[in-house]
Amino acid sequence: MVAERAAERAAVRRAARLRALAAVLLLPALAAAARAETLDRDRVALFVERMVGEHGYRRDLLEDAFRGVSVSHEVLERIRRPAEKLAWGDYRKIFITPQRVEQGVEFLRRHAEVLGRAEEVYGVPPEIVAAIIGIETYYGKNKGQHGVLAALGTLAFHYPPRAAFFEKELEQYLLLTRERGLEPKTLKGSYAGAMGIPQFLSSSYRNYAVDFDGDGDIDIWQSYEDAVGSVANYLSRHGWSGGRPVASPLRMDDSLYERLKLEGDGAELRVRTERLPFVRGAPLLADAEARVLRLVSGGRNEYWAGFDNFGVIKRYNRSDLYAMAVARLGELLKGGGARGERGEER
Ligand SMILES: [Ca+2]
Repeated sequence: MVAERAAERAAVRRAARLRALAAVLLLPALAAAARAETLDRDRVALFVERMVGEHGYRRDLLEDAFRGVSVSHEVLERIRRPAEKLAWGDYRKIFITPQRVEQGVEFLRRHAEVLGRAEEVYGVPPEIVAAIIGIETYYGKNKGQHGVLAALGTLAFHYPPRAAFFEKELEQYLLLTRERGLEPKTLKGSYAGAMGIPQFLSSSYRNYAVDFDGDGDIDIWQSYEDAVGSVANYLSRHGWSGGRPVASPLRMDDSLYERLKLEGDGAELRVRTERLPFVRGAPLLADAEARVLRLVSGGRNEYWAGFDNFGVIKRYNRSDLYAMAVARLGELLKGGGARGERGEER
């Protein structure tokens, strides 16, 4: 009897504990489910199947990783309206501000040693590495607040235009977290799943990030040295040519542009450098050919010659505006923060 009563009391206590636990664990989940839809179950199941087959994942662990991950409508909103759809004049106002220039000059000063070392090893000048980090994360200050698993899951399974691309990144992300011994839900990044000081996608991290402070770990999240080395290595591996120009302003009018365009094949306009009307003469070591860029600023057309290194920056982000912002910010940083010849801060 006594034993029975003891067992009964224990059972009652267990039930009470379970109810308390359920309240803690389930209520927030139920509340979240009411306002959020989880990732498409069939797509996730197919993906998990592939990861099990190709990479030897344990199915239950991977299913656990995806449990409760919601579609992010903010991510979908952001990818449909990227800043890169703006006119150059508006884009420039966001990314080239006096504050960003000032802090970039400080970044160059503070990280001079490692930036110099990166230039020696990879041939990429300090101001270009600094400009990329400045535009990506405000010199490491804004590394992104989106859960990477939810962002990549949303884009891979709920954004058909780029589903294949982001499914590959999701695969790379899971491999990355496994290699680093991290829970897939832990890392944060941009709405597109880019991470750390240089905002590398997972595939870029696994292919191009380097340990540049020699501590045996490739840490683009905390180590500025690894971040700087990784950006320089990325550009170098994509064909950066040391000492050559990136972009140079042209004194071109719309009618000359249209004429040149007629000679071209309709794709991007490439012209032999000696034929181009540079504002200050062709830059030293200019490539034989340049792309002619027409950018809209303040309702007027601006013309620029973009050299091969301009195309290399576009491997980081495929927008002309992005590459131009890196080039212009880099110029301003190199000049120690003095105003550019075209008055960037207008
Ligand atoms: Ca390191």
